[in-house]
Amino acid sequence: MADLKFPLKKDTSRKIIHIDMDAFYASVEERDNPLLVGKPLVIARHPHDTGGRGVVTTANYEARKYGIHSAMSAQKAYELCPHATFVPGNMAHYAEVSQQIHKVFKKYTDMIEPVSLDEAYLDVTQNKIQAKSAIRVARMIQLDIWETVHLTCSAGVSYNKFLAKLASDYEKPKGLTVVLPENAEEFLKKLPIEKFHGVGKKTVPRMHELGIFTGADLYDMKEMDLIREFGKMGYSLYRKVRGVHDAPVVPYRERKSIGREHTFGKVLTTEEEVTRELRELSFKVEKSLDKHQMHGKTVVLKVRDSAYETVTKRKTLPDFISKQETIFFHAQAIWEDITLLDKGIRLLGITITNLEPKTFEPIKLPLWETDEAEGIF
Ligand code: TTP
Ligand code: MG
Repeated sequence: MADLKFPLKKDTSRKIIHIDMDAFYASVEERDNPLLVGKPLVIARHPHDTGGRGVVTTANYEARKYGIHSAMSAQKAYELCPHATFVPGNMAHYAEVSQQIHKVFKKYTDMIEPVSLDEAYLDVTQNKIQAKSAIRVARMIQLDIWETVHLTCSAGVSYNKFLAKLASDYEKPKGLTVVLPENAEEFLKKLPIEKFHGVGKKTVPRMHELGIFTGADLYDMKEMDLIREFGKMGYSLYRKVRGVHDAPVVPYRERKSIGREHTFGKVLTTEEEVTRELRELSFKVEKSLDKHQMHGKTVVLKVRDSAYETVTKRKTLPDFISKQETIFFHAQAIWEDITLLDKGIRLLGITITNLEPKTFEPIKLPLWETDEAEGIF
């Protein structure tokens, strides 16, 4: 019988680049300290200093030869390679380097969707250098990043995000892989099923039970069977393996504020309750600021009572703040200026605005600069 599969529409009009930095945190450490280069390096606190706790955030390629990888316990990494160097990560520093990389991206397009500090999608269908070839743009970005921050990355170029990401992963490090529309199905059929985005650790064994080990096996499945077995993900995989994935690149918007609010089922009627909730909110705001590596100068308190009267008051400080205690201190001070407790408090919110990214600290001089300084003094 003829293959009666429903024909899918494939949008091949876009040009998408996925950039992924090579062994990102480890490469930054090597760049800043040339003594680390060429030897196994693990980004984690040494298990001797933590009583064996802690996990590996990443490892350089030398360390990976010993089987060390992200998310492994630092203890296990130590057992695999006792002579590896362990360096605790410096997130604020990596965030700063990431920003420098984003400045490079911005020279080519504003359609940038960051995935993590070291990974982003770029839609270069239209680009600022009027290049027709996305491959050329990708190569220029790789060179530009190298010249700007002295780090290497891998690039994937294709007509959708799904393929571009697979392509950047295809030949690491320093790779540039292109998947053209006419090669997409062939490329996808060869891939092990584990490589398909969304197929996580739990799904792999279920795929294997169904005899799906590669893209080709996935391709042979009926759409209805995939949907029955895997729901929404099955629907999406049926399309992805045919090179169909229309998710747009969603550009990052700079955050203007970070905050938390809470509506109370039972209104707050005492100062103690309000203070407790302000402490709790301050804690959450600190966590959120930390996650985004931001700090800010303005504290905004929002208060609503049970009669739905809402008051928003702000206080701008001379210094940047990000710690729970400081946030709480100022929020509490604002609260003391507001007299709204009579009817009971229905909602409290704390927001920090006037945000800026934290710069890294302490500033570590690269070794060669230190040597030079010694020569001078
Ligand atoms: P990845 O891009 O997955 O890894 P990588 O850049 O170190 O190496 P590769 O050359 O294979 O791309 O992740 C980017 C950074 O994110 C990585 O340097 C450390 C961090 N990370 C974690 O903290 N935990 C994790 O489980 C993973 C996978 C990454
Ligand atoms: Mg990476």
